[in-house]
Amino acid sequence: MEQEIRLLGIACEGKSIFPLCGELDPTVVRRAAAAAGLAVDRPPVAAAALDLPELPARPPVLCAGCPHRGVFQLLSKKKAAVSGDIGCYTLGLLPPLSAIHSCGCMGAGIGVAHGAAKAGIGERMVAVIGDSTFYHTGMPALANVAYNRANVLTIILDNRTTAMTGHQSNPGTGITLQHQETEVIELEPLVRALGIRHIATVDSYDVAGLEKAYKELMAHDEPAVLVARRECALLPEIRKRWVALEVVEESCTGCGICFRIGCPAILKSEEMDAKSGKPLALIDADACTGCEVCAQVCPHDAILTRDQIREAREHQPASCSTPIDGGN
Ligand SMILES: Cc1ncc(C[n+]2csc(CCOP(=O)(O)OP(=O)(O)O)c2C)c(N)n1
Repeated sequence: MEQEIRLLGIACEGKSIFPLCGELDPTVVRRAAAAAGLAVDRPPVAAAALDLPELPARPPVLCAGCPHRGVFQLLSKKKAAVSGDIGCYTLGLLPPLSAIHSCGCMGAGIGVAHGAAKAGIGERMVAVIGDSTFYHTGMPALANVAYNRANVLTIILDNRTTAMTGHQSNPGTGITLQHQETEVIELEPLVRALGIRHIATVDSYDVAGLEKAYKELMAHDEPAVLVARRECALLPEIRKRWVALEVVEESCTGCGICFRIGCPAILKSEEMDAKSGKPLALIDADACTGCEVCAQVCPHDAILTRDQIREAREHQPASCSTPIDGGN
Protein backbone atom coordinates (compact mmCIF):
# COMPACT_ATOMS: atom_id res chain seq x y z
CA MET A 1 0.00 0.00 0.00
CA GLU A 2 2.86 2.32 0.87
CA GLN A 3 4.31 1.87 -2.61
CA GLU A 4 0.96 2.27 -4.36
CA ILE A 5 0.13 5.44 -2.40
CA ARG A 6 3.53 6.93 -3.26
CA LEU A 7 2.92 6.10 -6.92
CA LEU A 8 -0.22 8.23 -6.69
CA GLY A 9 2.09 11.12 -5.73
CA ILE A 10 1.02 11.19 -2.10
CA ALA A 11 3.70 11.31 0.60
CA CYS A 12 3.57 8.12 2.63
CA GLU A 13 5.75 6.56 5.33
CA GLY A 14 5.32 3.05 6.67
CA LYS A 15 8.32 0.77 6.83
CA SER A 16 10.50 3.68 7.92
CA ILE A 17 8.37 4.00 11.08
CA PHE A 18 7.10 0.56 12.02
CA PRO A 19 9.32 -2.47 12.65
CA LEU A 20 9.71 -4.90 9.76
CA CYS A 21 9.83 -7.95 12.02
CA GLY A 22 7.74 -9.23 14.87
CA GLU A 23 4.11 -8.81 15.79
CA LEU A 24 2.45 -5.41 15.38
CA ASP A 25 0.63 -5.42 18.72
CA PRO A 26 -0.92 -2.20 20.08
CA THR A 27 2.07 -1.42 22.31
CA VAL A 28 4.57 -1.77 19.43
CA VAL A 29 2.41 0.32 17.09
CA ARG A 30 1.85 3.05 19.70
CA ARG A 31 5.54 3.20 20.62
CA ALA A 32 6.70 3.39 16.99
CA ALA A 33 4.07 6.01 16.17
CA ALA A 34 5.11 8.13 19.16
CA ALA A 35 8.82 7.82 18.25
CA ALA A 36 8.00 9.07 14.73
CA GLY A 37 6.38 12.16 16.23
CA LEU A 38 2.81 11.13 15.59
CA ALA A 39 0.29 12.27 18.16
CA VAL A 40 -0.72 9.37 20.36
CA ASP A 41 -3.53 10.05 22.75
CA ARG A 42 -1.90 8.30 25.70
CA PRO A 43 1.57 7.09 26.56
CA PRO A 44 2.22 3.37 26.03
CA VAL A 45 1.16 1.37 29.08
CA ALA A 46 2.48 -2.09 29.68
CA ALA A 47 -0.38 -4.51 30.32
CA ALA A 48 1.29 -5.53 33.60
CA ALA A 49 1.05 -1.96 34.91
CA LEU A 50 -2.72 -1.91 34.53
CA ASP A 51 -4.71 -2.94 37.55
CA LEU A 52 -6.66 -5.67 35.81
CA PRO A 53 -7.72 -9.05 37.09
CA GLU A 54 -5.60 -11.92 35.79
CA LEU A 55 -7.22 -13.33 32.65
CA PRO A 56 -7.47 -17.11 32.35
CA ALA A 57 -4.91 -18.59 29.94
CA ARG A 58 -6.52 -19.45 26.61
CA PRO A 59 -3.89 -21.14 24.49
CA PRO A 60 -4.74 -21.71 20.81
CA VAL A 61 -6.32 -25.07 20.07
CA LEU A 62 -8.00 -26.76 17.11
CA CYS A 63 -11.66 -25.65 16.96
CA ALA A 64 -14.41 -27.86 18.36
CA GLY A 65 -15.33 -30.34 15.62
CA CYS A 66 -12.11 -29.74 13.68
CA PRO A 67 -11.66 -32.76 11.39
CA HIS A 68 -7.90 -32.69 11.99
CA ARG A 69 -8.30 -33.68 15.66
CA GLY A 70 -8.81 -37.43 15.07
CA VAL A 71 -5.56 -37.72 13.11
CA PHE A 72 -3.59 -35.93 15.81
CA GLN A 73 -5.05 -37.97 18.66
CA LEU A 74 -3.92 -41.06 16.69
CA LEU A 75 -0.41 -39.73 15.99
CA SER A 76 -0.07 -38.65 19.60
CA LYS A 77 -1.18 -42.10 20.80
CA LYS A 78 1.27 -43.80 18.41
CA LYS A 79 4.09 -41.42 19.43
CA ALA A 80 4.84 -41.04 15.71
CA ALA A 81 7.67 -38.81 14.45
CA VAL A 82 5.72 -36.13 12.62
CA SER A 83 6.83 -33.38 10.31
CA GLY A 84 4.15 -30.71 10.01
CA ASP A 85 3.20 -27.94 7.64
CA ILE A 86 1.25 -24.68 7.59
CA GLY A 87 -2.49 -24.47 8.11
CA CYS A 88 -5.04 -24.92 10.90
CA TYR A 89 -3.47 -28.32 11.53
CA THR A 90 -0.22 -26.69 12.69
CA LEU A 91 -2.10 -26.38 15.99
CA GLY A 92 -1.62 -30.14 16.35
CA LEU A 93 1.84 -29.35 17.66
CA LEU A 94 0.48 -27.75 20.84
CA PRO A 95 -0.49 -29.57 24.06
CA PRO A 96 -2.41 -31.64 24.85
CA LEU A 97 -2.01 -33.30 21.42
CA SER A 98 1.68 -32.35 20.95
CA ALA A 99 1.75 -34.47 17.79
CA ILE A 100 3.94 -32.40 15.43
CA HIS A 101 7.70 -32.19 15.92
CA SER A 102 8.91 -29.93 13.13
CA CYS A 103 7.33 -27.15 11.12
CA GLY A 104 9.00 -24.86 8.60
CA CYS A 105 7.04 -23.13 5.88
CA MET A 106 4.26 -24.01 3.45
CA GLY A 107 5.19 -27.21 1.65
CA ALA A 108 8.25 -28.01 3.79
CA GLY A 109 6.71 -30.86 5.79
CA ILE A 110 6.98 -33.66 3.25
CA GLY A 111 10.52 -32.65 2.25
CA VAL A 112 11.68 -32.59 5.86
CA ALA A 113 10.20 -36.05 6.44
CA HIS A 114 11.90 -37.25 3.25
CA GLY A 115 15.24 -35.85 4.38
CA ALA A 116 14.93 -37.35 7.85
CA ALA A 117 14.07 -40.74 6.35
CA LYS A 118 17.02 -40.64 3.95
CA ALA A 119 19.36 -39.47 6.73
CA GLY A 120 18.42 -42.63 8.65
CA ILE A 121 16.37 -41.24 11.52
CA GLY A 122 15.66 -44.81 12.54
CA GLU A 123 11.88 -44.54 12.73
CA ARG A 124 9.19 -44.22 10.14
CA MET A 125 8.49 -40.55 9.37
CA VAL A 126 4.98 -39.18 9.03
CA ALA A 127 4.28 -35.92 7.19
CA VAL A 128 0.99 -34.08 7.67
CA ILE A 129 -0.22 -31.51 5.15
CA GLY A 130 -3.53 -29.78 4.40
CA ASP A 131 -5.31 -30.15 1.07
CA SER A 132 -4.66 -26.57 0.02
CA THR A 133 -1.01 -26.69 1.03
CA PHE A 134 -0.63 -30.00 -0.77
CA TYR A 135 -1.87 -28.49 -4.05
CA HIS A 136 0.25 -25.41 -3.39
CA THR A 137 3.66 -26.91 -2.66
CA GLY A 138 3.22 -30.49 -1.43
CA MET A 139 3.02 -32.14 -4.84
CA PRO A 140 6.69 -31.76 -5.88
CA ALA A 141 7.87 -33.01 -2.49
CA LEU A 142 5.59 -36.05 -2.65
CA ALA A 143 6.80 -36.82 -6.18
CA ASN A 144 10.32 -36.76 -4.76
CA VAL A 145 9.36 -39.10 -1.91
CA ALA A 146 7.72 -41.51 -4.37
CA TYR A 147 10.51 -41.38 -6.94
CA ASN A 148 13.21 -41.95 -4.34
CA ARG A 149 11.16 -44.62 -2.55
CA ALA A 150 11.37 -43.00 0.90
CA ASN A 151 9.18 -44.87 3.38
CA VAL A 152 7.37 -41.68 4.46
CA LEU A 153 3.67 -41.86 5.32
CA THR A 154 2.08 -38.61 4.11
CA ILE A 155 -1.28 -37.77 5.64
CA ILE A 156 -3.28 -35.28 3.58
CA LEU A 157 -5.71 -33.53 5.89
CA ASP A 158 -8.47 -32.83 3.39
CA ASN A 159 -11.05 -30.55 5.02
CA ARG A 160 -12.36 -29.53 1.57
CA THR A 161 -11.26 -25.91 1.97
CA THR A 162 -8.43 -23.54 2.83
CA ALA A 163 -9.60 -23.05 6.38
CA MET A 164 -6.88 -21.09 8.12
CA THR A 165 -6.92 -18.12 5.78
CA GLY A 166 -10.72 -17.88 5.53
CA HIS A 167 -12.28 -20.76 3.60
CA GLN A 168 -10.95 -19.97 0.14
CA SER A 169 -11.54 -22.57 -2.55
CA ASN A 170 -8.63 -24.69 -3.80
CA PRO A 171 -8.11 -27.18 -6.66
CA GLY A 172 -9.95 -29.85 -4.64
CA THR A 173 -13.17 -27.85 -4.33
CA GLY A 174 -14.08 -27.43 -8.00
CA ILE A 175 -14.72 -23.69 -7.62
CA THR A 176 -12.32 -20.94 -8.68
CA LEU A 177 -11.59 -17.88 -6.57
CA GLN A 178 -13.93 -16.05 -8.98
CA HIS A 179 -16.65 -18.54 -7.89
CA GLN A 180 -16.80 -20.27 -11.26
CA GLU A 181 -17.19 -24.03 -11.52
CA THR A 182 -14.10 -25.83 -12.71
CA GLU A 183 -12.51 -29.29 -12.92
CA VAL A 184 -11.62 -30.80 -9.53
CA ILE A 185 -8.10 -32.19 -9.19
CA GLU A 186 -8.94 -35.40 -7.32
CA LEU A 187 -6.34 -36.23 -4.70
CA GLU A 188 -6.22 -40.02 -4.97
CA PRO A 189 -5.59 -40.31 -8.76
CA LEU A 190 -3.15 -37.42 -8.51
CA VAL A 191 -1.18 -39.12 -5.74
CA ARG A 192 -1.22 -42.39 -7.67
CA ALA A 193 0.07 -40.60 -10.77
CA LEU A 194 2.96 -39.25 -8.70
CA GLY A 195 4.04 -42.84 -8.04
CA ILE A 196 2.43 -43.70 -4.68
CA ARG A 197 1.24 -47.32 -4.62
CA HIS A 198 -0.27 -47.49 -1.13
CA ILE A 199 -3.19 -45.11 -0.68
CA ALA A 200 -6.15 -45.10 1.70
CA THR A 201 -8.97 -42.62 2.24
CA VAL A 202 -10.73 -42.44 5.60
CA ASP A 203 -13.40 -40.21 7.13
CA SER A 204 -11.48 -37.94 9.50
CA TYR A 205 -14.13 -38.46 12.20
CA ASP A 206 -13.72 -42.27 12.09
CA VAL A 207 -11.23 -42.84 14.90
CA ALA A 208 -11.04 -46.65 14.50
CA GLY A 209 -10.92 -46.37 10.69
CA LEU A 210 -7.99 -43.96 10.87
CA GLU A 211 -6.07 -46.31 13.15
CA LYS A 212 -6.74 -49.32 10.90
CA ALA A 213 -5.58 -47.50 7.77
CA TYR A 214 -2.56 -46.09 9.59
CA LYS A 215 -1.49 -49.58 10.70
CA GLU A 216 -1.97 -51.02 7.22
CA LEU A 217 -0.03 -48.24 5.50
CA MET A 218 2.76 -48.30 8.08
CA ALA A 219 3.16 -52.04 7.50
CA HIS A 220 4.56 -51.31 4.00
CA ASP A 221 8.17 -50.19 4.01
CA GLU A 222 7.33 -47.87 1.10
CA PRO A 223 5.97 -44.41 0.39
CA ALA A 224 2.29 -44.26 1.35
CA VAL A 225 -0.52 -41.71 1.52
CA LEU A 226 -3.50 -41.51 3.82
CA VAL A 227 -6.20 -39.03 2.83
CA ALA A 228 -8.21 -38.04 5.93
CA ARG A 229 -11.31 -36.40 4.54
CA ARG A 230 -14.11 -34.44 6.21
CA GLU A 231 -15.35 -30.88 5.67
CA CYS A 232 -14.24 -28.11 8.02
CA ALA A 233 -16.90 -27.84 10.74
CA LEU A 234 -17.05 -24.07 10.31
CA LEU A 235 -18.19 -24.13 6.68
CA PRO A 236 -21.64 -22.45 6.63
CA GLU A 237 -23.48 -25.52 5.27
CA ILE A 238 -21.83 -27.76 7.89
CA ARG A 239 -22.65 -25.38 10.75
CA LYS A 240 -26.35 -25.94 10.05
CA ARG A 241 -25.89 -29.61 10.94
CA TRP A 242 -24.25 -29.17 14.35
CA VAL A 243 -25.76 -31.25 17.16
CA ALA A 244 -24.34 -30.88 20.66
CA LEU A 245 -23.41 -34.14 22.37
CA GLU A 246 -24.04 -34.84 26.04
CA VAL A 247 -22.13 -36.50 28.86
CA VAL A 248 -23.92 -39.16 30.90
CA GLU A 249 -22.77 -38.20 34.39
CA GLU A 250 -23.48 -41.65 35.84
CA SER A 251 -21.11 -43.27 33.31
CA CYS A 252 -18.29 -40.68 33.42
CA THR A 253 -15.48 -41.64 35.80
CA GLY A 254 -13.40 -38.49 35.38
CA CYS A 255 -10.69 -40.56 33.66
CA GLY A 256 -9.78 -37.47 31.60
CA ILE A 257 -9.17 -39.29 28.30
CA CYS A 258 -11.58 -36.94 26.49
CA PHE A 259 -9.70 -33.92 27.88
CA ARG A 260 -6.57 -35.14 26.10
CA ILE A 261 -8.02 -34.60 22.62
CA GLY A 262 -7.90 -30.86 23.29
CA CYS A 263 -11.45 -30.03 22.25
CA PRO A 264 -12.55 -26.60 23.51
CA ALA A 265 -16.14 -27.87 23.79
CA ILE A 266 -15.17 -30.39 26.49
CA LEU A 267 -15.00 -28.73 29.88
CA LYS A 268 -14.14 -29.91 33.36
CA SER A 269 -17.34 -30.07 35.37
CA GLU A 270 -17.53 -28.81 38.94
CA GLU A 271 -18.96 -32.26 39.74
CA MET A 272 -16.29 -34.72 40.90
CA ASP A 273 -16.32 -38.46 40.47
CA ALA A 274 -17.02 -39.93 43.90
CA LYS A 275 -14.37 -42.63 43.51
CA SER A 276 -11.49 -40.90 41.76
CA GLY A 277 -12.19 -37.39 43.05
CA LYS A 278 -11.48 -36.12 39.55
CA PRO A 279 -13.71 -33.70 37.63
CA LEU A 280 -16.31 -35.18 35.32
CA ALA A 281 -16.48 -34.14 31.68
CA LEU A 282 -19.03 -31.56 30.62
CA ILE A 283 -19.90 -30.59 27.05
CA ASP A 284 -20.43 -26.95 26.15
CA ALA A 285 -23.59 -27.20 24.04
CA ASP A 286 -22.90 -23.85 22.35
CA ALA A 287 -19.50 -24.98 21.08
CA CYS A 288 -20.00 -28.70 20.37
CA THR A 289 -20.52 -29.63 16.72
CA GLY A 290 -21.31 -33.31 17.37
CA CYS A 291 -18.26 -34.70 15.59
CA GLU A 292 -18.25 -37.65 18.03
CA VAL A 293 -14.46 -37.99 18.21
CA CYS A 294 -14.75 -37.63 22.02
CA ALA A 295 -17.54 -40.24 22.13
CA GLN A 296 -15.28 -42.66 20.24
CA VAL A 297 -12.26 -42.21 22.51
CA CYS A 298 -14.32 -42.40 25.74
CA PRO A 299 -13.68 -45.88 27.19
CA HIS A 300 -16.84 -45.71 29.34
CA ASP A 301 -19.42 -44.85 26.65
CA ALA A 302 -20.17 -41.80 28.75
CA ILE A 303 -20.72 -39.46 25.79
CA LEU A 304 -23.93 -39.91 23.86
CA THR A 305 -23.68 -40.00 20.08
CA ARG A 306 -26.03 -38.09 17.75
CA ASP A 307 -28.05 -41.25 17.15
CA GLN A 308 -28.39 -41.95 20.85
CA ILE A 309 -29.52 -38.37 21.48
CA ARG A 310 -32.00 -38.56 18.60
CA GLU A 311 -33.35 -41.85 19.92
CA ALA A 312 -33.68 -40.49 23.46
CA ARG A 313 -35.54 -37.44 22.14
CA GLU A 314 -37.90 -39.57 20.08
CA HIS A 315 -38.93 -41.35 23.28
CA GLN A 316 -39.49 -38.09 25.13
CA PRO A 317 -43.03 -36.74 25.54
CA ALA A 318 -43.76 -34.22 22.75
CA SER A 319 -43.81 -31.25 25.14
CA CYS A 320 -40.17 -31.89 26.13
CA SER A 321 -38.76 -32.34 22.65
CA THR A 322 -36.17 -29.87 21.41
CA PRO A 323 -35.22 -29.54 17.74
CA ILE A 324 -32.26 -31.69 16.81
CA ASP A 325 -30.88 -29.96 13.71
CA GLY A 326 -29.73 -26.44 14.42
CA GLY A 327 -31.12 -26.78 17.94
CA ASN A 328 -28.04 -25.14 19.44
C1 LIG B 1 4.20 -19.13 1.32
C2 LIG B 1 2.91 -18.92 2.04
N1 LIG B 1 1.82 -18.54 1.37
C3 LIG B 1 0.64 -18.37 2.03
C4 LIG B 1 0.57 -18.56 3.38
C5 LIG B 1 -0.74 -18.31 4.11
N2 LIG B 1 -1.36 -19.56 4.52
C6 LIG B 1 -1.28 -20.01 5.79
S1 LIG B 1 -2.08 -21.44 5.99
C7 LIG B 1 -2.55 -21.48 4.37
C8 LIG B 1 -3.40 -22.56 3.78
C9 LIG B 1 -3.85 -23.61 4.70
O1 LIG B 1 -4.79 -24.42 4.05
P1 LIG B 1 -4.76 -25.99 4.18
O2 LIG B 1 -3.42 -26.52 3.87
O3 LIG B 1 -5.88 -26.53 3.36
O4 LIG B 1 -5.02 -26.24 5.73
P2 LIG B 1 -6.28 -25.86 6.67
O5 LIG B 1 -6.01 -24.50 7.23
O6 LIG B 1 -7.51 -25.90 5.80
O7 LIG B 1 -6.28 -26.90 7.71
C10 LIG B 1 -2.08 -20.36 3.69
C11 LIG B 1 -2.32 -20.08 2.27
C12 LIG B 1 1.74 -18.97 4.06
N3 LIG B 1 1.74 -19.21 5.38
N4 LIG B 1 2.89 -19.14 3.38
